[in-house]
This record gives sequence, C-alpha cells and structure tokens, in this order.
Amino acid sequence: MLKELENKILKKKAKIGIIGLGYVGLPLAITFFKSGFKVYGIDIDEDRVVRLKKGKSYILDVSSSDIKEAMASGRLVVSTDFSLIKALDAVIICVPTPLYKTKEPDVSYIAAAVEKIKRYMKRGQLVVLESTTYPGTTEEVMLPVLESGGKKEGKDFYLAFSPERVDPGNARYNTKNTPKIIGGLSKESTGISKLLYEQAIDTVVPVSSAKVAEMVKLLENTFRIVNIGLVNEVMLLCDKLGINVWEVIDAARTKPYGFMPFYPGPGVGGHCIPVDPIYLSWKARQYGFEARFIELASYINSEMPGYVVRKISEALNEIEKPLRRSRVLVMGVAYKKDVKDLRESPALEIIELLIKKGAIVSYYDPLFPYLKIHNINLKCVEFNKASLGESDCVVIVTDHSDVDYQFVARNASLIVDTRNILKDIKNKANIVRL
Ligand code: SAJ
Repeated sequence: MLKELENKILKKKAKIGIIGLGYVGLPLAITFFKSGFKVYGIDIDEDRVVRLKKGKSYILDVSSSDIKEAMASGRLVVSTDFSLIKALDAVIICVPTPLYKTKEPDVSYIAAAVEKIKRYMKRGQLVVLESTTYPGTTEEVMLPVLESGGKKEGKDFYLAFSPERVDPGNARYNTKNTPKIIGGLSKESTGISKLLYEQAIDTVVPVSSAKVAEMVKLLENTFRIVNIGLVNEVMLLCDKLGINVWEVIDAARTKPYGFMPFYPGPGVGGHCIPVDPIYLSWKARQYGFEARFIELASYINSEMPGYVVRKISEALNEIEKPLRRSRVLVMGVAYKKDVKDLRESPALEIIELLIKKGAIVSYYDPLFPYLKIHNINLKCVEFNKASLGESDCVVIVTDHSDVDYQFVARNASLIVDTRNILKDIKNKANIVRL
C-alpha cells in the first residue's frame, strides 16, 4: 500500500485533500495545484466555496487569477462535501486552533475534521495536521479516532504533523519557499509525508516525531512573544530612566551577531503570537510545569493597551485637558501594519478603554471602513485636516504604510506615537513616543 501511494505521489496522480481553505489551506491548495496534483479543497463555509468557484480569492496572498486558472483546469475542486475524502490519497487539515474564553486550547475544529476523515477514510490514506497546537495533539486527539475502527497507523493509514509557517502579507516568503517541518507517528508516515510535500515545497525538514514537529512551531512563536514582552518591559524601564528606547534598539541592531531586534508596541495581536504560546503553557501545566517566561510575557504584553491609554491621558494632562470629553482619534486598528485582520488587535482594547474613561473616540484605518467592538459601532473618519485638526489627541496604534505621516504631524495638535513611525520628525513638542 505504501509503495502504491509513493508511486501515485511521484507520478502526481495522488489526489490531495485540504480541509479548511483559510490563510493556510488556500495557499497550500494552490501550491499543490501548481506542482501538478489534483486538489480537493473542502470547507464548511459555503460562501468561500461559492466565491472560489467564481474564481474569486478572499486570501491576501492568493490571486483571483490563480483561482480562476486552477478552477478552469479542473484540477482544483472545491466543495463543502466531506464525502469526497473517500476518493482521496492524502488529507491535510488546516483548521483554526483558537482559545476558549477560559484561555484553554480549543481543538474542537481538529476533532470535527478528524471525525469526518474517520467516517470517509479509505485504507492507505495519508492524514497530515497543519494547525498549530500543543505537543501531543496528533497522537492524543487524532490517532485514537483514526485507529478506532481497528486500523493501525503506519500500516492501514499514515499520520503526521507539519506546522504551517504562513506569514500573511509577506512578499518574500510563501508556502512554496518556506522550509516545511514534518514529523510522523511512524517512520513510514514521516517518509511518505516528506515525499508528498517535496513535490510542492522547496525544502522539507523531517524530524523524529509529530510531537517534535508540534513543539518546533510553538518554540518559534514563543520565541516571538517572549522577546516582544522583553522589549516592552525594556521600554517601560527606559521610560522611567528618560531614555529613548527606539534609539537604544537601533543602536543594538548594529551588533552583527547574537541580537535580533524586536520593538515595543501597543500590545500583541493576531491569531498566532498571543495564542500559540498559551497552548504550550497549558500543556506544561498538565505536567505540573509552569512555563513562567510565557506567562510573564503574556502578562506584560496584555498590560500595553492600558499603558498606552495612560500615555494619552498624561499627554492631554500636560496641555490641561482631561481625558474625559477629549476627542481622541485612533490611527490604525489592524493587529499589525498592512494586514487586514483585527483578531486580538490591541487597538480594540485601547478604544474600549478610552470610551470607558469618557473620551470621545474616532478612528481611521484604510483597511476597515467600519468597526464593531461589542456594543460599540464606529465608522472610519476621513483622512483630512479636519479630522486631524478637531482631535485633541491623535494616537498612532498601527503604522500602515500608505498613510501620510508628515501630513499627520503637520495637522495634529498632539500625537501619541506607539510605533515610532514619526521618528524622523525632530523637536516636535506635540509628539509623545512610547
Ligand atoms: N509585535 C510587536 N513588536 C515586535 C513584533 C511584533 O509589538 O517586535 C506585535 C505586532 O504588532 C502584532 C503582534 O506582535 O500585533 C504579532 O506580530 P508578528 O510580527 O509576530 O506577526 P504575526 O502574528 O502575523 O506572526 C506571524 C507568525 N507566523 C506564523 O505563525 C506562521 C510568526 O511566526 C512570524 O514570525 C511572524 O508572522 C512574522 O515574522 O511576520
């Protein structure tokens, strides 16, 4: 059976299924399509399927022309019908792994996908999980379900984990040219999944188990959250010492080895960095181990929105304006620049805190014409002299590239800049930096 699957893969005859056509699954589907396979994209969202059938992409890094070409070729099939699984040779799961409100991992999307695979599974299939999750998920959540019918992993089917490394909006690194880690539940699974991914991705890096592969991804993103937390704490210290932290970081960057710059900010957003490390610290607690760096970094980062609001209040106080009833314009609400994504964005918390303290809040973000935060509904203001001039304070939370910051500096009476985007504007008393 393994030989048969190997041959199908080498001849590009293997039928590849991708469950979950989001920012990971859709680029992966197109990457396998472009390498010559017939790809079956399955998603529970009917609207996504309809749009793809019309040749419309809804993912930043996938062009509609790519979708049109793939659909026209007949080698990309998209559907909400999971029974397609029974005709497939490989099924790759790219579903969300969020947190519950209790900050516990929510692997229900993985569990739902695995149940569907179990129902339609055929012997000899390769199943790969790409969703970021805690070490042990593939073995503890997926394996028992897939073996429940008496099938044996490594003999009747193959199971592996391969972390996604998609960085939305990254013009340099994409699915094809970003090295891919693969770890199987058996050496057969590692071997066959490596062979499959090698047909579509330039560099494939096998590791000894699914657990190692799961841990690799969490180390990558824990590395980020901890370093962001560190630099936010250094910023708080520099603020006390009256030192420009941005100048310190730029000077530290001259060290050609052993240093990697991270920057203070208004908080940590996105669906990766604030979430993934919590999966690791949760698993650690199951073993009586406290992942203190993660907890501390998460705590420091979560304090940043409140710190920004205090900076705004202090800046207004300097010009004898109370925060209450002051007009505050928030510039940029996405979780990071040039990405149309609000998930966990610190801007949302900053807006809520400002409103709670009685400020009159408006926002400008070219990517979001409207904003809904719980019971708060806001409409994006015009980017012009009037909206800047009538604000008592403009706070730059997300530094989108296509905004004229010189114009902002000229027309705003008071600016709190959380991203140092105004670094080249010297000696302007009305600019307060983190
Ligand atoms: N942030 C800072 N200071 C920094 C870097 C980031 O405050 O020095 C903030 C950002 O504003 C944002 C949050 O942290 O709110 C996360 O930023 P991020 O640059 O880590 O971007 P993400 O969330 O898109 O992370 C993704 C991740 N990719 C995957 O998980 C596959 C991450 O592993 C990548 O390293 C990261 O993109 C990247 O390098 O762009």
